[in-house]
Amino acid sequence: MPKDALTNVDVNVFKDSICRHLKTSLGKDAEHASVYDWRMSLSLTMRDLVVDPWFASTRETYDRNSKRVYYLSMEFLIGRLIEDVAINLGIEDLARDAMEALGQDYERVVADEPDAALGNGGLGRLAACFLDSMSTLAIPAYGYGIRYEHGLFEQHFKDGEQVEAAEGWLSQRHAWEFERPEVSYPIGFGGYVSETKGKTIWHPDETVLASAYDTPIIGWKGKWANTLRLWAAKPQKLFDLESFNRGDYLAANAPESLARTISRVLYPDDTTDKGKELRLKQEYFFTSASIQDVLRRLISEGYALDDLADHVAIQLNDTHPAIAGPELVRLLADVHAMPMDKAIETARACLGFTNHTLLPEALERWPEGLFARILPRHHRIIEMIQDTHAFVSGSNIRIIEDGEVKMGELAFIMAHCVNGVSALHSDLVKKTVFSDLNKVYPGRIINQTNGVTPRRWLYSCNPPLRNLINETIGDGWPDDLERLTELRDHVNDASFQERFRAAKAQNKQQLAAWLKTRDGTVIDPNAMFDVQIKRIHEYKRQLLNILETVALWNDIRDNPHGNWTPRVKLFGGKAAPGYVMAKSIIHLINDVAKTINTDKVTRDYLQVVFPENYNVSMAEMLIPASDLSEQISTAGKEASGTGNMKLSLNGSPTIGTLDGANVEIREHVGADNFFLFGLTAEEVVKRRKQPDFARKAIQASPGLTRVLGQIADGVFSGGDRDRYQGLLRNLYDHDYFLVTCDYDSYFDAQRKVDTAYQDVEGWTKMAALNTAGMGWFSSDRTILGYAKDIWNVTSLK
Ligand code: 26Q
Repeated sequence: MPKDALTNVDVNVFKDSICRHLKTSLGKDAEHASVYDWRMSLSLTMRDLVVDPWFASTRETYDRNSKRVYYLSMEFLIGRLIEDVAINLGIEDLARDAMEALGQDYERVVADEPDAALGNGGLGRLAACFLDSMSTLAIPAYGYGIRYEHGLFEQHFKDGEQVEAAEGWLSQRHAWEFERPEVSYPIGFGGYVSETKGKTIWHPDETVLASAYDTPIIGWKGKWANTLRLWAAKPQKLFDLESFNRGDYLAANAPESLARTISRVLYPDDTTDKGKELRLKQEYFFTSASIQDVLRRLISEGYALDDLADHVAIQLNDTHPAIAGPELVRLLADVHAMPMDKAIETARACLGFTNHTLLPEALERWPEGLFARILPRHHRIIEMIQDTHAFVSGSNIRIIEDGEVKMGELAFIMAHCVNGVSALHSDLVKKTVFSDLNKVYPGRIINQTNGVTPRRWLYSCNPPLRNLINETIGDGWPDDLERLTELRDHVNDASFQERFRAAKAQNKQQLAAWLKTRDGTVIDPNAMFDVQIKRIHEYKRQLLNILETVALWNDIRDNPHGNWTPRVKLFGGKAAPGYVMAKSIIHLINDVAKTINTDKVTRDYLQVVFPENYNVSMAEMLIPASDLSEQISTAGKEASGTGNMKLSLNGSPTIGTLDGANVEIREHVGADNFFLFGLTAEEVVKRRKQPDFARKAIQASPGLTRVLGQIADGVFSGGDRDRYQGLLRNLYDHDYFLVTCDYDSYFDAQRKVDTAYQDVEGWTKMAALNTAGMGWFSSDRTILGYAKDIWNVTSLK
């Protein structure tokens, strides 16, 4: 297909194709077709259009001997794909028209698609944005991950408390994937290692198969498509016939259910490494399959393994695939007979490692006994890597120490380049977690500030603003986002401002209507929409937000006829199922909402809304409708944040601390267009050393003292004085995240927001300057940075 013929698909041809799929792929006639049937037929029709550019991209990569990027990630938080594919192919109107002509409600069909929620939050969504950018930039790349049967759990609230339910996106057919039964690799676990005639052989005592499923990822304007290859675990032997014939049906199915366990569920814990054996098996399972696949492709193309790094760049998305180092060494040395030292050097030349967190509890460490039992050969290879590292560098930093295998140290030592995800974070990576290794390997740590794809996070999710931007500066910005700076020339223009406001108003009305239908919640679109959406975590400080909400409620009640700025506080996010404190914070937010929302005195000024089950699709509704972006983490704790970028890009100024990418966002949008508060990362460290810092901060703040007293008295818990005892005690006695110390500063910044919002023109200008200043935060810029500084690959665009 000629490259831009995509946009010329005829609506009747498209319609016919949908009908043909309905008949021949779904086996339904139009009379009896359900929304699901229509959605599948539409998706399959769109998928058909992706196949030619996909083949052409593979061919071009091969013909030009291009180096390929392999992005290894435990998580890909994709969301829905119909709209994404439609906008990338430029067939949005066509798809809508065709469905309407077939008597189908297009929006309903689009909304029927379950989110592919194969991730927890930021790290997984970043991987999805990177896939989009690598395809848009025509960088030959594969994403490698796990085809989890169950994505991230569904969140429900029962009496204000989070309860989890299994997610089931694969209970229906997945429209976008191609099953590749012919592509499978054996993955071993356990057993022992033998040494005969200088040859080392690992004899696993358990083997499962990794079986490939490919999803094409189409880039902007349909010019290039890469592959997301997800592995499903299958048994080597499908079925134990002997047990079956004995009538032992349970035992007959045992091999199948044992193997499948490995790709059954996504770990929902982004806080603590619970040291679960299954998690280690998952990590090795998908990493080994991916590395085997990389080597097979290279060998089949006739390249020598000595030159691996000329053809292959492997990026590790955090330490979760860090076993890639030893696995690559194992395959090169044990299977392909490369000398050990050379195997280690070759592997390192291919590998890059991205660090996403400084939180000590999130750094992966495995008990050595468990590790050696499941991966005996890798255990020994890691010891050799450690010895080589000690010998070459003279350093005594160890990968295995105090009975633990430290995956951070392993990933660092086995990568030629290590990167953080924002300027501040990369600096802290050098100064804290990896300060010793940074001295041994100076220059290895670099920064690549995160970005987000403007196709999904502006063009697709925000049609009113997209149209305004197109009309103002032309339509060249989605793959050249810095062009948004051209909007700066228009921010003082009254008619532009008017239309900017109208776009925001439209999004807010749409969100209000959606909440009404979904939950029966009624919110006022004229109020300020104040949005905090992210995983629930102590360091992200949803608690600070809800404490300030209560204080504001108090102030309004004390002076009901004051000049208040009406606000709706919107929260969204899930807590890890085992994270007691995070769950308590959810409970408190819901309790406060219940009390405040029924208060007739304050109802017109303040509302708290926390819709259940925040996910990518909900983010696509909330972000365009937001007026204020809450990025209020304890300085030094949020590696980057990416929601902060999406919100600012969509014309929602930030109230935030100097943390993660907030620092760079503020520089780009201008300090006047950012509501700054709170301690800096350095001050945080100092403050923690002061005796009784929390009690002193509480004592110094009458507003906070009052709020904490109300919570303790059971004002929000129906008189139950015990419910939040743990939470309060933690604040008074530890307050590791300095909620109390930043409270007054946050409260004051919020009052500045109130005042600024009442200045309609001033606020519009500020919001527009946020959009105009965010061009640098496109994930295209991030990926070009990785391509140049880490991967040494070029765009084939
Ligand atoms: C580890 C061991 C066992 C089970 C789970 C985990 C685990 C899972 C997920 C540990 C960490 C994560 C996810 C981390 C994450 O999402 N980090 C975020 O990454 C974003 C992209 O770089 C940043 O913007 C965020 O600041 C960072 O918090």
